Amino acid sequence: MRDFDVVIVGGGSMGAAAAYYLAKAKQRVAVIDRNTVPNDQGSHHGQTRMLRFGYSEGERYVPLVKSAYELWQELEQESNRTLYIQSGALLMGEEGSDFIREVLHSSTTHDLPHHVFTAKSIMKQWPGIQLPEQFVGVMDTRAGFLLSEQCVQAYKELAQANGAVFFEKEPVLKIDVQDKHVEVITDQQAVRASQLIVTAGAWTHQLLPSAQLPIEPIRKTFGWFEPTQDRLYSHSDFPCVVFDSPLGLYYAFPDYEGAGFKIGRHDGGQRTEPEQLNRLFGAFPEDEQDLRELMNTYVPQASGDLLKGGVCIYDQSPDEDFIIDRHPEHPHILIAGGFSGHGFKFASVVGKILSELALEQPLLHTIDSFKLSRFR
Ligand code: PYC
Repeated sequence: MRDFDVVIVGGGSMGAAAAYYLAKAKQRVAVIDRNTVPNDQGSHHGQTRMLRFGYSEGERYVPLVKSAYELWQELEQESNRTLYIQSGALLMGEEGSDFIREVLHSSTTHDLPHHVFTAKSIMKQWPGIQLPEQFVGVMDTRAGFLLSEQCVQAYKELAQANGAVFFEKEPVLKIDVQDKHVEVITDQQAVRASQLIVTAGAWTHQLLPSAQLPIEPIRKTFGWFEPTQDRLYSHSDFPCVVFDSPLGLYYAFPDYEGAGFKIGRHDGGQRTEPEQLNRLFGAFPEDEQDLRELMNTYVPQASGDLLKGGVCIYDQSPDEDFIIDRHPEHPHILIAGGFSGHGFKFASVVGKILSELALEQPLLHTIDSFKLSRFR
C-alpha cells in the first residue's frame, strides 16, 4: 500500500488547486479521480467560467472573490498561461429586484469599481442586447471569465512538478476510516494517508455517506450559438452577462476564439445522480428551448445556429452556499462541496484554504458560514 500525507479524492477545480498548495508545502499528495484531470464529466468543463466581484449571492463572498482573483493571477504567472480574460460582467435585472440590490450592496460595501446603466444606455452601448425599460444593469468592470479546463490543467501540472501524484480513471470503491489515518481503495489499488480531502463534486455525498451531506446533483445544460451578426458578441466588445429575468436566471459569455456565444441557465434543471445523468444535450426539449427563449427575448442576434451543446452537473446545497468543513465524526477528513453552480471562480482560494486546514495553519478567510452545522 502506498503512503501519503494527504490523499485528495476528486481532481476537479477544487481538488487540483488543493493538491498544488499542499504539494508546494512539501506534503506527499495523491489525487484520485474516476475520470481524467481535467475532464468533461463534472462541473469544470465547457471552456469558460465567470468571475464576478459584485456578488449577487451575498456580500460575504466578496473578500473570497478578491483573494481568488489574486491567486488566479499568481497561477497565470507561475504556469505562464493565459487563464483570465477581463471582459467585464454586466449584471441585469429589474430595478429594485433582490438580485440588483444584492449586486449593488456588494459593490458599494466593498468599494468595487462598477457603473450602473439604464436599459436605454445598455442598448446603446451594446446593440446586441434588448431590454424592457424597467431593467437596469451593473457593470462589474474587473470581472471576466476564466478558461476553466486550462486552470485545472495548470494546477495539475504545477502540483505534479512539486511532487503530487495523480491517479486518473480510478473510481474509488471504498473509504476506510481509521483513528489516525484513512485508506482509500480504488478499483486498482489502496492508498493510505493521515488526512483525506474529498472534493468530488456531485459524487461527494455518495463517497461520504456518514457525513450525511445535503447535496443534490442537478443536471444543467449550456450551448454555444453562432451569432447572426458578426462581432456583436465578440469578447473584445461584449462582456459576460447575467439576466435575472422573468424567464429565469441566465448567464452568458462573449464569443471567445470563435467558439460562439455561450449561454446557460442557472436556475431549474433536473435532480439526478451522476450515474443516471443523461449527458446528451437535446435529450430534453428544454435543453435548447430555454436558451433560445432567453436569447430571442434579450440577445436576439445571438440566437443563430447551435454550434455545440453541453451537459454538466451542479452539486447543489439547500441554501446554495458552499460546504467547507471537517467531517463531523472524523476531523482528519476535510470536505469541500455544495458549490451549487457558482463555485469555480473560488477554486483557487478554496484550494488554498483546504491546504491551510490540512496543515492546521491560520486560515486566509473564515469558513464559519460554510460549516455543515448550519443544516442541523
Ligand atoms: O457563478 O458566475 C457564475 C456562473 C456562471 C455560470 C455558472 N455560474
